[in-house]
Amino acid sequence: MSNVVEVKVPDIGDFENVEVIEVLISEGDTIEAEQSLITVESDKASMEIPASASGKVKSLKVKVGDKVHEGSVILELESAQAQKPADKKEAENAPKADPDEPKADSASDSNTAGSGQQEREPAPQASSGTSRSATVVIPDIGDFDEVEVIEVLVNEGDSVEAEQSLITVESDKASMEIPSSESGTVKSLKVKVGDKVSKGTEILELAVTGSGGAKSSEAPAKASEASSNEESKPVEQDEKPEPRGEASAEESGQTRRVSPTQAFEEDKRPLRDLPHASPSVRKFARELGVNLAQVKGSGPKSRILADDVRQFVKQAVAGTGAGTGVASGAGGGLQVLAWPKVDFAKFGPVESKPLSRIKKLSGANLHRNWVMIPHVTNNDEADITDLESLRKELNKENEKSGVKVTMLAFLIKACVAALKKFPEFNASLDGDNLVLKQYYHIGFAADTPNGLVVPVIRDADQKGILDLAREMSDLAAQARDGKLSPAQMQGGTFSISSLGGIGGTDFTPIINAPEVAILGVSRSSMQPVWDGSAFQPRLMLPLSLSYDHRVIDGAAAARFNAYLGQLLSDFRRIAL
Ligand code: CAO
Repeated sequence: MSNVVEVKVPDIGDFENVEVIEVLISEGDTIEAEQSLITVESDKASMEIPASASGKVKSLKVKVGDKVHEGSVILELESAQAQKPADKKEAENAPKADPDEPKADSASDSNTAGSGQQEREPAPQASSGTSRSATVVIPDIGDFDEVEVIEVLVNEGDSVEAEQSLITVESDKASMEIPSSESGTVKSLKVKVGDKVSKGTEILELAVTGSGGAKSSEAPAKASEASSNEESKPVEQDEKPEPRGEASAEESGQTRRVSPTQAFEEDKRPLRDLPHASPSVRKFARELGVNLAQVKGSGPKSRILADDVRQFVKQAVAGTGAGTGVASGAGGGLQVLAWPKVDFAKFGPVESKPLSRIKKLSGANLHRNWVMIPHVTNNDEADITDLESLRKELNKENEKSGVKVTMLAFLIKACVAALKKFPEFNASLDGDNLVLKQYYHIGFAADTPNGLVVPVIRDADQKGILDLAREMSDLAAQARDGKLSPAQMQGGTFSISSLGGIGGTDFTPIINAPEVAILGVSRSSMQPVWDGSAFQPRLMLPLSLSYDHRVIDGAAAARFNAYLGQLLSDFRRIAL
């Protein structure tokens, strides 16, 4: 016999009007009892609501973005078994709804997420009004028994603000942060990652200082009372650290979880950019050793979905994605020391100047490319004596046109010819495939007052030297004036970085991902070159070709660079 039953949001601790952030099933799906149906989230906690029974989803009654509360109908289920009334069954089966699961209200409702959620020991020195100790304990989070500490967000000696998250606890279906009841300095930590905690477990000892101390000590221990306390006003959404994010690494056979805050401090990312994911996705990521901080979320509000984690792992395995986020116990993951913190002012006067927006953006890209692409640089020289004469001649002839031909225009033309001969240099890695492009869009690095940008000359194969010179000079001027549009910096297939106008004998240009090679050009100089019978003065141009060794073999790179040199030495070859 087939029954249709309504599956409703169970008692999740007066979790009022909380947002549905994921719907994990579709109409027509066959589901098992206990299978998660939706994820709901407040500002401090997220949890999954499981099915009360198995059956087939007849109709879905909620969608992402809906606000739900106890009793909201999630779906209609065609159940093969005779059912108890849905509500009762849910109440019996739903791990979130029963008293063993967190009452999300205690840490989720921003109106009550404040200091009143922690019970405090009476302050022994409260009468002084200046300094006292308080033990911050796990508040009543709905008889959330023996739940694991997955993150400790503060250290001994840290100053913490009231409302600042101290630890994150997580069951298999829910996670939440426990905020501090008041501000002060962490005297001693009583928990560590991996500990099991319950209501009343001591988190830390706080040295509460300042005039607020005495007042705080009088604050009621119960959430309900605290909500009326002035100091437990809801914290503005964007002031709060987002509750998500973690990195993990295997260490001596044990999983070591790294606080997302620490991870991001190293990253210099603001707390509001911490990754956002539901408990099951976080668990999934942890099982795979994926650092969620490096996964791009495709869900609403950039939430990281299970598919994003899968895609990330696929790319990492294929070697094309942000693979450094996958921890590997055998030393395969990138584990480096924290950035040294030095008080430079101790050694002399200093001035602190924020990086420009371009520097921050290009820095992040350069860093990723340097870390993720196995770079090798092949250095060679081209005899450009004749080409330089031709360039000067052309510039004399074109003096009136106002277009100045620089060596870079010839280099672009020569590179296109070399790319046609060696197509794997005009390509990108896509998983196990090499995408060979049949167009030639050449980027060139331009130095601007705000930092490095790489405008792109499209279809360079279809343009003559004068056109290239004109376009390059236009783009370089726009770059210097900060007027390049994003479209003018996209779609490049190969890049050139010329420092020839400045100096140097060679350098290692960083590949501009997802391209697979870049040519660095240094300053040409007159050199004695042996012609078989005598030394001749020749103008030699240093060429530094960095290539992605996953795609390009050393021999191919040497051939490319040598061929480029031949073309520049005898530009007539371009026509061949
Ligand atoms: N050897 C010797 N002289 C060179 C030369 C070379 N390889 N390349 C250019 N020059 C000369 C030019 O002929 C010009 O001299 P004249 O004024 O006497 O004619 C002078 O140097 C200045 O050239 P330029 O730099 O203005 O022109 P360009 O076409 O060579 O470069 C541009 C244009 C936009 C690429 C350049 O201005 C620039 O920004 N370069 C810096 C790129 C950079 O920062 N790269 C590093 C990135 S990190 O990998």
